[in-house]
Amino acid sequence: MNDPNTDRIKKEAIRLQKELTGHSYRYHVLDDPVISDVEYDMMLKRLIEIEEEFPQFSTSDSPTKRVGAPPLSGFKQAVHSIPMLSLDNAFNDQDVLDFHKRAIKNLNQEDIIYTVEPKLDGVAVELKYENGTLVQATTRGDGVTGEVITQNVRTIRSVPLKLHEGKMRAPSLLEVRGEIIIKRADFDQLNNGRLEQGKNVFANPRNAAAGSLRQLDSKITASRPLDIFVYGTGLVQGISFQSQSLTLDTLKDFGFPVNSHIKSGLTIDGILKFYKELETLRDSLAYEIDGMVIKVDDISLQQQLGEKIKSPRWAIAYKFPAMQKTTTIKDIVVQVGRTGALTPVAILEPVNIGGAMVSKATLHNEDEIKRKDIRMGDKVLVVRAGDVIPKVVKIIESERKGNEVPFKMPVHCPVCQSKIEKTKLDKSYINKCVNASCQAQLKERIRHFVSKKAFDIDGLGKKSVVQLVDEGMLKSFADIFSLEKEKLACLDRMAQKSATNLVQSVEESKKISLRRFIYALGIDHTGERAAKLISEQFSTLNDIMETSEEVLEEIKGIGPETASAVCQFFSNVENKAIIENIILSGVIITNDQPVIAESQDNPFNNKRIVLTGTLQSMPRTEAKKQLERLGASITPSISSKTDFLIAGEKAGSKLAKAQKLGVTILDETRFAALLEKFV
Ligand code: D41
Repeated sequence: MNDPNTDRIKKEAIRLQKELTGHSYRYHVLDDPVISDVEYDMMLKRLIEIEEEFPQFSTSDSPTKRVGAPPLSGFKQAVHSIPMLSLDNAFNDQDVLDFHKRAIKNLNQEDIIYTVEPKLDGVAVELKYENGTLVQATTRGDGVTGEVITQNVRTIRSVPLKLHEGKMRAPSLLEVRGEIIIKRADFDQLNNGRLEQGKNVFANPRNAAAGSLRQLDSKITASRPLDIFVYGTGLVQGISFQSQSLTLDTLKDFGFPVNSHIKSGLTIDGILKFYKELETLRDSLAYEIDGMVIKVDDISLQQQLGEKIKSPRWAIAYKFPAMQKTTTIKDIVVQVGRTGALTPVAILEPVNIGGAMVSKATLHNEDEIKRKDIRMGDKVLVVRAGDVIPKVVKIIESERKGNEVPFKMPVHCPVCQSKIEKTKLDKSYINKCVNASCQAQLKERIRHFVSKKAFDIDGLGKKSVVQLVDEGMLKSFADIFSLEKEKLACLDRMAQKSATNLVQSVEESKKISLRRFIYALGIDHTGERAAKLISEQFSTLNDIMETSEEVLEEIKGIGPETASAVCQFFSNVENKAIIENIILSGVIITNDQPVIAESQDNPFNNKRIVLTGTLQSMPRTEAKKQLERLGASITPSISSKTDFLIAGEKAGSKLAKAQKLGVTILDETRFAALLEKFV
């Protein structure tokens, strides 16, 4: 049995398990990997080989267990050692003040200190660790009994299979509670993939997370981008906690992801202020939150306050306004976009969603309406997220009466009556009005042309554009630059003053940068970013007009669709004439961004660079800007893929890591010397 060869393999297995666990934690929890994905995969492959040949070395907390286990026939139930309570809701400041007053009264104490956490919109779970090892994971269920989903939870990379014992020994028992979520970007990617495979999409990240955890085959769960944040404990033995904030610190030390926007030490005033801050942050977070959870920090005070049947008296959820509401579709109309694409739009019974009145929602295209079986008269669920156009998620089937009217795509353009053509775009079809002089398209193209990120002409809003096109005063882009004050002032709703202002801002817009100009043209697949990337590689508009698809495709960040669309646009005779007329009407295109990235002695082009420490000669943001101008990408953490570390004064752990990995290190003097040639 004590074969030296087997011993050696056992040691290798243990080493690989340990190292892979560490790298996985760095990647998924700390967001700071130190090895490349390829290196990780190679180590994992080796460990899988070993464990297949020597199953006795395959421990329950081995990183190989993340890939899933044989399917189950059903989920077992488990009773929670301590019931998982729910939270009372507050909907306004007064509700929170009332909660605070009750706590003051019950505790007979004025100053209460709170910890406040973003309320993640996910699936609540409990993870049980015995002597540091994950032995069971359960859903919250009804709070008393949940379903055992251990195999599924083991596949979640940010869940430690073993507690980290760096700062503290693992207690004999630790039940940890948290919320399993899917980040917005991962959710979009997941749904796009499903759409391509003809599967139905998830309505929101929470449904996707719940659906992924409900799989009997944990291999499916392993393929889903699940994440976790933990917020508390259940039953614990061999350790005790004094406060919510110290609990969270300890959980972090044990290797759990704890949300970075949690704030401790707040008074009641601080809470109300933080609510507003969190509300403004809400749309920019990587994951969805639906409010914040306010908790009395001191655990002995929590115990004094105690709990009601279903919820504690020491915590409350202060909800944000819902971003989803149901309403009725009054009508479905068709809008003609800048490129002629027809977009069906639902006209809704107006409804307040998260503080904004919504009366329209996009239905994307005909396929989407068919897939979701959306009809006029349907009761529907509408979401509004950030500043994007609201969209219809699904119909409420139970509200169907039978008199709803299916939508038919018109065969003629609703504006110019030309025939509609179906064209393939990616994997679906779009309906297009191919009449280039369609008034609806012209209006949209002009609106884009004068918008903030393009020519930025004040006083030429949607209504004015429509009016000027309808009056025949704008037939093409060039007409904008010969608008006359006297003629404008004769129009309805246009006062002398507004006419003067408009002419003034048209005049000011005539000097424009190459990138804004390219963007303004509204070429397919050419947004702000593509316009910037292209204009950085050429000195003049003419150079771009004469270039080839191959040259464009070589630009980092420019894909084949954009390259082809740009070339097609500029080879079109009518477009050439349009551009000539714009220039003739006095527009001056500037490009003060000389081509330097490609220059021979630029050592930074296409390099991955990390900045650390304090630079004396310039702020870090400036260094970043300069490097990006030279074609470098700045990354937050060092890996074996990093080309340079630029180390200022007081460089810390990143410097050490770079040395270990053999990454080239530039001190400030050398960096400044290299940079000098290009300023
Ligand atoms: O982020 C959350 N969703 C969250 C949920 C949180 N940060 N803290 C929570 N705290 C509790 C108590 C105070 C009862 C321990 C919770 C929840 N409960 C909770 N999640 C689901 C039901 C209740």
